[in-house]
Amino acid sequence: MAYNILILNGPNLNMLGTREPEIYGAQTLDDLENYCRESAATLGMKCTCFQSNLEGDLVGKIQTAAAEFDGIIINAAAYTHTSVAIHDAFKTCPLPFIEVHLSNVYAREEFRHKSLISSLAKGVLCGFGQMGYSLALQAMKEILNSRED
Ligand code: CA2
Repeated sequence: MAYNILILNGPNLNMLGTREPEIYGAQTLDDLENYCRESAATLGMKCTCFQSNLEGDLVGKIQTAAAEFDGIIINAAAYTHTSVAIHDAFKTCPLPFIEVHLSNVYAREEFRHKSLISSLAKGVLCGFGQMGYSLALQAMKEILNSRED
């Protein structure tokens, strides 16, 4: 059975393509989600994309993901740097997850250098634009293939 991956995008990523293309690229959220679905299909996987500006929506998806998905790829956007709730949700989530950022957060303001979820993630990708999502899908496939169960 093909792995089924949940891709979560956090607050303001619905604004992709409208502002700050020098930081986040010119693609819209629709473009990014199509790119993820194509990348997943190329790898023989399935993915479902979800974006929300609300912390509780993201927490809810993380809480219920294990019933339907094999892994999670998340760009928690600004909640990366602030959300104890998302950290706590991942702490009780049995699925492997990978943290992704479009921009290189370490080349930006200091408040973006701290992530409250990195310590729980299998790995973190930042600075590769939309390619980071494709790289995360490749890494997730390897992680799931090497599981022992
Ligand atoms: O680089 C990333 O992917 C971020 O997760 C994006 C977040 C930022 O708070 C993180 O520090 C790094 C912000 C997403 C906002 O996206 C916009 C896109 C276009 C126009 C306005 C906002």
